[in-house]
Parts: sequence; structure tokens; C-alpha cells
Amino acid sequence: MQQVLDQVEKIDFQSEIYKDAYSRINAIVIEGEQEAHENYITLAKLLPAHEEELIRLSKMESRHKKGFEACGRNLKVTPDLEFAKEFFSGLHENFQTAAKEGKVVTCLLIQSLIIECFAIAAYNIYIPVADDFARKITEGVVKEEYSHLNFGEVWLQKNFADSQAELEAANRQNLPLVWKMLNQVADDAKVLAMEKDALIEDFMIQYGEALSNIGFTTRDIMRLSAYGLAT
Ligand code: Y39
Ligand code: FE
Ligand code: FE
Ligand code: FE
Repeated sequence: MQQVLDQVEKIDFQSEIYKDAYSRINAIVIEGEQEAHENYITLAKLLPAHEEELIRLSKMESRHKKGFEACGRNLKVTPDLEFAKEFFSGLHENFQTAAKEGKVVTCLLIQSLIIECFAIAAYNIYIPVADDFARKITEGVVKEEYSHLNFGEVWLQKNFADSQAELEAANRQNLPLVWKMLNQVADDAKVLAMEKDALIEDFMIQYGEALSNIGFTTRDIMRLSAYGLAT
């Protein structure tokens, strides 16, 4: 902790290098929250029994987006939204395709497990090195992301027997994209004092825990959660 405190003292939130990196990371988060908003609306249509709850989650995502837009404005940074759209394009397309085919398990794996775990890891690592304004916003947001992850866990746990094969395939298709995205953002994250190793570690912990809650064995979790990491 002392190390983190020393580090934060040295961060110049107004330096050009910090603001340049922030223009991409902030955009990723804004675009991610926007897509999460849309994804939960789509999920509400796919799971009418959970419509009310999923619409509630989609509204939370809109509020998250507004919060992170304020973080950018506070630092006088213009988010590079074009970069962010491209950053999410792989997961976005896979979600859209799955939704069209009515593959709710794949949609839940992409949004409620993979994207939520990615968000939780990123926000947890960001909070101790954020500026005061962004830290308060992010602390509020991350609490809600756990509830989004929980929705996916609970549904998939209840439907585990029927979902297992589709989950394996969806993991295989989408987890390599996450490692690619992490690599793409690693240099910018480092400027914000967020270490790639820490992001990977936190993601693995969240995702592994989620897979365990759903019903996978330790052996399955090892195989599934490292898929595509070394390539
Ligand atoms: O469910 C959600 O709210 C997740 C979409 C929001 C954003 C996830 C993006 C996090 C990646 C940031 C990478 C920074 C190192
Ligand atoms: Fe969110
Ligand atoms: Fe979320
Ligand atoms: Fe989220």
C-alpha cells in the first residue's frame, strides 16, 4: 500500500502523456458502458422472465457511462471514441451474432462474465491510482459491476447442465479476444500506473471464481481461463 501511495504522489494527471493515454482508456470505458447498456437491453429481450431486472442493469450501465464522461471532462480530456469502438469490435460482433441466433448462454458469457470481469479487474486496479474525482466515481461503479456479474453467475449456475457445451465454445471464441485487448491497452494502462500483470491476475481471479460458482471443476477452470493467454 505504501508503494501505491508513493506512486500516486508522482502521477501528474495534467501532463500531456497522462492525458493522451487517458483519452484512449477513458474512451474504452465510456464505449464499454454504452455497449453494456445495449447488451442488457438485448438480454432483456432474450430472457423475458428477467426483463425487469435486466432493464435495471442496463440503466445502471448508462449511469456508469455518464460518470466516466465526467471523469474525462474533469481532466479536460477528449475521449477517442473511434479507437474505443474498434477496440470492442470483436466482442461486439460476437455478441450481436449470438443474439441473432438466440444463443443466450453465449451472450451471457460475453457480457455478464467476460466483460464484467474485465471491468471489475480494470476498476479495482485503477481505484488506488486514480485522481480523487475519478476514484469516487469508480468506487461507486465497481460495486454495481459485481451485481451484473452475479446475474450471469446465478442464471448460468441454474442452467449449468444445458449450458456447459455452449459455454466452452463461447469461452474458446471470446477469451483470446480479451488477451488481445489487454495487450492493446497495456502501454496506455501503464501510463495510468496500472500494471498489465496486475490486470491479468485480477481478471483471472474474478473469472475463475465466476466459473467455479457456475459449477465448473478446478480442472475445467484452469483449462478455460487460460485459453488463448499464451498465443
Ligand atoms: O459492464 C460494464 O460496465 C463493462 C463494460 C464496462 C467497461 C469495461 C471496460 C474495461 C476495460 C478497461 C481496460 C483498461 C486497462
Ligand atoms: Fe458498468
Ligand atoms: Fe456492468
Ligand atoms: Fe459494467
